[in-house]
Amino acid sequence: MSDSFARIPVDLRALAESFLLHGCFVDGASYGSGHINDTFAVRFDQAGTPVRYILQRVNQRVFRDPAALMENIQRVTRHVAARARATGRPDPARRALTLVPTKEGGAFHRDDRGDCWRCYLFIEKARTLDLAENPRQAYEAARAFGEFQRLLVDFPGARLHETIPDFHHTRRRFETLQRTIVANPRGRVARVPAELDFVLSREAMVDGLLQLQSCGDIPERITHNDTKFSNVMLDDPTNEAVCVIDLDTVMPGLSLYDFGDMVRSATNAAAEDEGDLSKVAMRMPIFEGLVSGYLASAGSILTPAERAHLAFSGKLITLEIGMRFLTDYLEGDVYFKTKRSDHNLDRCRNQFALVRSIEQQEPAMQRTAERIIKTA
Ligand code: ADP
Ligand code: GN1
Ligand code: MG
Repeated sequence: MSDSFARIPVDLRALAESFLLHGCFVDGASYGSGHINDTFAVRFDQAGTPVRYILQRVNQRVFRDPAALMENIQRVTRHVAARARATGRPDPARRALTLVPTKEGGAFHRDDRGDCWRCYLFIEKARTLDLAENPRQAYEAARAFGEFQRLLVDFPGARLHETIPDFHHTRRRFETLQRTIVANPRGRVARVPAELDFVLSREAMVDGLLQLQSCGDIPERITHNDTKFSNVMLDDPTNEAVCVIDLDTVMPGLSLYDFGDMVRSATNAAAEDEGDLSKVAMRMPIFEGLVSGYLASAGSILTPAERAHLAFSGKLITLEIGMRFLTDYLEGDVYFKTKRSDHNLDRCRNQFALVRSIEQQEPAMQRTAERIIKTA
């Protein structure tokens, strides 16, 4: 692996031994394009039938309490799977991630280096995409993330653990950036005057959703919190969104964090790390697809204030993620995986270009959202 956190090679065969898997191990390889965990696909032969599984090493620099995180995932996946079965959805086994237990019956395995591993059934005949290709895909992704929120409205039992405290607290993210600028740990601050200007001049925006929450207009819900387009699996033959994945950050949050991150990740005409900023643009037809899909599934649970801030949430979350890339660049690339020097800076510039594009189109986005809300 060429990413910045590549470590000593993993013995996937030995690791797979820890889980309740049947058949013979064939091979395994690094898989996917996530920025956080280390993901591998392993193949087994089960009496002549090839079967794949996902093995994932949880990033413990990011997730400090893997046991709490895995408890969340166990509870949430069981709930979503039970709902898929109860509502008679076709193909229920592919509608939710399924954890494979360890041979001792645990939800995860700790290896002798202290790394935490989990195993999922591989969702076959479906794919994730980094870039949305058409409004139909956007509709499907948003419908799936909206359905996920709706299914968790009556989630029973104790409040979920906050796997990353203040994950989308945009004010705290802004303050962290300010502290990093002052500390300047890698001496990189002088290289980014334009980016600092960009974000510091938009400070007024960062409290937008927090204020609506504190005055009670938008409620705390159970949200996914990492609704990027590549975190939903699209069925190969039909393009239908079959399953929401990457559940590490499912915890109490705001619905608009989720919608905002869909806008950020799906409407961009360019990849998140595209360096040619002339290619970056918010694509209105994709935004329309997102609003329609989200309202189709979550419309019934949303408050008027949540409906009224769909376009704003896209701008805010894009600024927030841009800020996080910038902070990580200034800190020396310690959080997100990077594949080249200045990768985080490229991502930051890209996200800020997308904020600009959203700002230019925000009135039109707002009108579009209102039109769809009226007819939904
Ligand atoms: P990260 O937190 O690093 O983003 P993800 O959980 O999103 O990790 O997984 C990375 C990629 O692995 C996904 O984008 C997807 O392509 C693939 N993946 C994850 N879980 C499954 C699964 N159960 N079945 C098939 N592919 C999966
Ligand atoms: C990370 O795990 P992944 O790659 O789906 C990050 C998100 C960012 C995203 C930017 C736990 O998502 O918050 O929006 O990168 N996940 C975490 O691409 O920090
Ligand atoms: Mg992911």
